[in-house]
Amino acid sequence: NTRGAPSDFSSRFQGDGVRYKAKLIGMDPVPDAQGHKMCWDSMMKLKGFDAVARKQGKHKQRVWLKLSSCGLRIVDERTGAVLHDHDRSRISSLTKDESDPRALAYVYQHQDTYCLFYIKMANLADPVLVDIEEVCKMVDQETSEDSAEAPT
Ligand code: I3P
Repeated sequence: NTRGAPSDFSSRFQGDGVRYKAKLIGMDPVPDAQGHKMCWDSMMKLKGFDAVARKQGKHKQRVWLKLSSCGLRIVDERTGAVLHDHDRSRISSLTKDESDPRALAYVYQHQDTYCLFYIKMANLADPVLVDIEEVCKMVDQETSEDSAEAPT
C-alpha cells in the first residue's frame, strides 16, 4: 500500500518491524472490545496476580514485543517461539497504565471473544503506545474510504 506519504516513521514497521524488550504480566479474558473501567479492572487484577507470584519467587516471562505493519507478536525471549500473533485489525483497544509508566495493555479480538494482554516494557511505554497507535491507524486509513467522517 503506497497511498499517502509513507514517512520514515511508518516505514520502520515494514518487514520484520521493530521489537521492544518486555515482560508479559498476564492475559485475561474480558467481556468487551473496549472500556476504560473494564481494562483498568483487568490490569489491576493481573497486577495483583503478579505480586502474589513474585512473593512465591516466580518471575514474569521475558518476551520481545514485535511490532510490524501486520500487527503485534509476542515472542519468548529465550526460545524465540512466537507465543501470540495479533493482527493489527483485531486490536480493539490500547490502554496506557496510569499507575506504571512502563506498562501498557491492549485488547485482542478473537472471533466472539476478547482477551486483554498486559505488558511491562523494559523502558517507558509511551513511545511504544505511539508506535502501536501508528500501526493501528494504518488500518483506519485503509478502511476509512467509505466512512462518514466529513473531510476538514
Ligand atoms: C524485581 C523488581 C523488578 C521486576 C522484577 C522483580 O524484584 O521488582 O523491577 O521487574 O519482576 O523480580 P527485586 O527487586 O526484588 O529483584 P519489572 O520492573 O520488569 O516488573 P520479575 O521477577 O517478574 O521480572
